[in-house]
Amino acid sequence: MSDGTREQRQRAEAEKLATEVLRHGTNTQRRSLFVSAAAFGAAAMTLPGASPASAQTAPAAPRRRPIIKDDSRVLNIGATVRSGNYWDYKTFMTPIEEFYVRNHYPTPTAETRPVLAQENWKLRIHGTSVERPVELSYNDLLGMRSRTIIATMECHGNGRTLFWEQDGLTGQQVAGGNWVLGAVGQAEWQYVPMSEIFARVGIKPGARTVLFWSGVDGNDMGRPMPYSDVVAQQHDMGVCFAMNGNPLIPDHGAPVRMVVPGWGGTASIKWLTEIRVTDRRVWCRLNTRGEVYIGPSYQRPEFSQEDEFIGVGAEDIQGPMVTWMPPKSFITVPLVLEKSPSVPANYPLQRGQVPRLSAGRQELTGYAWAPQNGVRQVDVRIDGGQWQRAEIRQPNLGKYTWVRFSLPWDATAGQHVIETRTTDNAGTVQPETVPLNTLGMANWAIPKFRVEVA
Ligand SMILES: Nc1nc2c(c(=O)[nH]1)N[C@H]1C(S)=C(S)[C@@H](COP(=O)(O)O)O[C@H]1N2
Ligand SMILES: [Mo]
Repeated sequence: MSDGTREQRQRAEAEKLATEVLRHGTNTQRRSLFVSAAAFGAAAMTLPGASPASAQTAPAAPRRRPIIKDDSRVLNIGATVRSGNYWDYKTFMTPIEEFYVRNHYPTPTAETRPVLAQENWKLRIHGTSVERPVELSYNDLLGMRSRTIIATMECHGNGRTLFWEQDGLTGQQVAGGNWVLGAVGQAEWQYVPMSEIFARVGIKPGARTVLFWSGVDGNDMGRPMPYSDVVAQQHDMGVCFAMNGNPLIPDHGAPVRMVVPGWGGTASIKWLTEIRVTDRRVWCRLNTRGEVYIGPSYQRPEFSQEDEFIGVGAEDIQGPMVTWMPPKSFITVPLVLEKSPSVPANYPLQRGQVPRLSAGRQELTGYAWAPQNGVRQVDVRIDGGQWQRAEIRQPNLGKYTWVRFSLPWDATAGQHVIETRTTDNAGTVQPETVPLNTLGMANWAIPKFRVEVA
């Protein structure tokens, strides 16, 4: 690993202070302290002894932050996006504080958007294919039968970095944020399955599209899913109100979001307000030019005059939308960034800097996931040698969960390249390279980790 950089020390410092803040007081006090700490930014973290009273009398008009989550345990890659510190991941479940946040707009809260207060929130379920339209309140939703599922969530743009770092590709052809590899995490999601929703409202024959809509953070925020795909996953996906056993926090869609396990994160619309089921096909930003594969190897989907267009025209249809996320893997070492257009401010490595490991026997550890079919095996290769089968650690809870793996390594001094490769239960193997797509969606090529052993 990189030796104690300034950022890491600062992070450790901030974390210690935050823990101290959290240790004071009862649950409610803890909550108010946490909220005020978040609202006032890092400065509030330097007041570990502050009483709840003094927290409440602190300056009245805090600067609004586009992301509420504290930056001490995530990678700040842009105003409304935070990536995970994947090189530090240790746990099977990703703590909320470490979970990536991908927002197209600043996080809306009940304060800024009163429709998001639990007592005001409403979910409208309607459309030409719905027999009995309803409007559900938060309490109505909590009264319905729910399930929990442990599943990864990953942004389509995760791994975009690999296009920039891949030899022979001109990085300028790919646009988007530099997540490196951390726009993935695993949580337990509690949700009312779509099967329950469908049973409640009744679906007429001929339904083609289910449109999941927010419209709260931005007026183009929603995404259609083919009805047949929703039915195929109707027990596993649904209307989600809790993450890791707690009510959702604003950054993750409070009070209610969609969760579509295994599909790229965009399908899991946050701050959900509307589900519309229709017998037409629907086009909006996120399935035309927003989160789609655009490039010479991809075909523009066909459309017809009967389709519905929301805020876009037929000319906006540029490529197929991303659905299932492909098999992927990484070891818990920061990837060296040489050609990427940007390096996140609090990344543990400077541009071109190589992480250091100490020589001798050790375990290489990592994560692998393949949500469409589940992970069958993970292989690791050092300096282009033989692929070696890594040990998959328990728990392994099925196709939607990632697995942690490890491989013993007797590291010798010098520079090395470590590669990881997942094979899924359908026999699909991570490829050496993937064809270019200009938004850098779903790069699942074998990552190459350079390390320096001393
Ligand atoms: N309303 C709304 N829903 C949204 C988004 C958004 O910006 N607005 N971002 C999407 C994207 S691109 C991803 S990857 C996931 C990220 O979920 P998370 O921030 O809880 O990790 O939310 C999705 N749902
Ligand atoms: Mo995303």
